[in-house]
Amino acid sequence: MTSNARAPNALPRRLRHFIDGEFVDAEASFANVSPVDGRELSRVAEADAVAVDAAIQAARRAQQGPWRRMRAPERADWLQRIADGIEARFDDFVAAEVADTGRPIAQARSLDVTRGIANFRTFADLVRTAPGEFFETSTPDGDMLNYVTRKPLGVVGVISPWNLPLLLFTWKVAPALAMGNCVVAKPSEETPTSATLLAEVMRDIGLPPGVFNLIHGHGANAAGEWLTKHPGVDAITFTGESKTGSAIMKAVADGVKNVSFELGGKNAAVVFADADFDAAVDGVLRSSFTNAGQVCLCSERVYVERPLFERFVAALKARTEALRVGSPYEAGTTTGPLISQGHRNKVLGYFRLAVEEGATVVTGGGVPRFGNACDDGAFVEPTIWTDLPDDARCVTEEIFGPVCHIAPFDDEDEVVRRVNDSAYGLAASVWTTSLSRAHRVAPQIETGIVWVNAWFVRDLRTPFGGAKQSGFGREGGRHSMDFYSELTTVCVKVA
Ligand code: NAD
Ligand code: 6OD
Repeated sequence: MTSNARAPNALPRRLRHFIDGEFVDAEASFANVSPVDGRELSRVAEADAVAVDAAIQAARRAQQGPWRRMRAPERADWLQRIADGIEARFDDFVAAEVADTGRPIAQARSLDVTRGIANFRTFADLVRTAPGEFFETSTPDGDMLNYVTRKPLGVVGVISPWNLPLLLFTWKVAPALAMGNCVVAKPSEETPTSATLLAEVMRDIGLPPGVFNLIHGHGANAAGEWLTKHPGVDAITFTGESKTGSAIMKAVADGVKNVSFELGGKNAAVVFADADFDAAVDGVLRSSFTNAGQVCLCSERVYVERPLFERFVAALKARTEALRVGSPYEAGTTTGPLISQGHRNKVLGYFRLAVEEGATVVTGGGVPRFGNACDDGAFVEPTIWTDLPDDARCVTEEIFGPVCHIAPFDDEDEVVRRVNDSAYGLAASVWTTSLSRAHRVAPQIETGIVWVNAWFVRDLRTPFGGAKQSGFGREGGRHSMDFYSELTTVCVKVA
């Protein structure tokens, strides 16, 4: 594999907090390191407890001001201005996502930044057009008109991961603002740049100070944890690992705060013998290896009906070996690095474990060599295993890398049982040309979303979230509106 590492120079070299409408530096800082070649991209302010408190106090003050009382159409206008602001700096946001994560430029353009914009536009439209709830009741006490009002929760703490930085950050910031909340947001320490550019957009469009605040820093015993425990925060919305979700749940318990959790997964793809073979191979290639397997929706378990099994494994192997792993700055790259050396060590640990657990390594399983600066990056080879038992750790635990295990199955009930035999319940995809099978199987799968002959297609108005250890609650469309607002029923005697 060949690759030339080259990173842009135009991005900010110092990333600061954004508190009360101003960029604020800190004494302590940490390095933002490129996963492509290990070089330092920037230094990032590390929030101490004083900075976290200042951001929360700024949000509380703003929450008492006009933002809270602003009518939905006016807030929707602000969201559209934010979307316009991202659009005006589209290439800067693409450069930020590519630099921080090493993902292919085409992906950053078509998915990450495009979805960042869409998140603001979607929730602007939703709050502008949201229907109300009205009920007329006749009672012995008279005639009543009941209606429901929505109020903001107050100050919402947003904590997001590194795998789709802008997409997942804006997926929570946009509805929180749309419902009239003020926000204190902490992006992942691994990917701080696009959130900083978003703060620049907020400043440049003149968003009222304190409505959106950004703090940088780490999670446990640092900015993330202090945000969750602060009494000035009314709700926490979090995307990340299940074990972090569990820690946050304990941290918010004393304050009885609202939480919304989008957590890990061990997602399955099921290929029935009646599937469109080429579409299924193409779909599983994407669902297993997009973003180097670092999408919470990626399929790490693939079940193929036995008559197709050998042919499917051979076809997926050929397509996987044709992926071009390397620097995003080189034309033709399809697959970038993992996010960090630390994460690569975890994934390589699973590569070793799979062999110990008895896997046949169909392809991959190692580290590519480039003969250039990418050798200091966090790359691994896209990997396929077969022959592991269902209870192997590599088949049950989330790995979050470019890897899948393929197993044969013999009938529909059996595969549904095996898919559901998981601690997780985020997503699944089913490949079949049978309409009745699709409708029979999909509702039986214990996940928040099931795709049929598709993967990662999202209408932002639909509920999104996970079952079991994959999450708590749903966001998307009116489900986000429900999470980010408090409902009050008003009952008026009219006669
Ligand atoms: P992570 O849980 O390590 O970190 C996520 C965020 O939480 C970071 O900002 C981190 O600083 C912060 N954090 C860590 N410990 C904390 C604590 N004790 N208190 C408060 N904040 C804390 O997750 P990650 O490694 O950044 O992301 C990968 C994980 O996210 C994978 O498990 C993946 O499946 C999951 N994920 C889930 C979804 C979903 O929609 N269900 C989407 C994307 C990623
Ligand atoms: O599509 C979304 O809104 C969403 N939250 C996707 C999550 C992807 C996980 O990596």
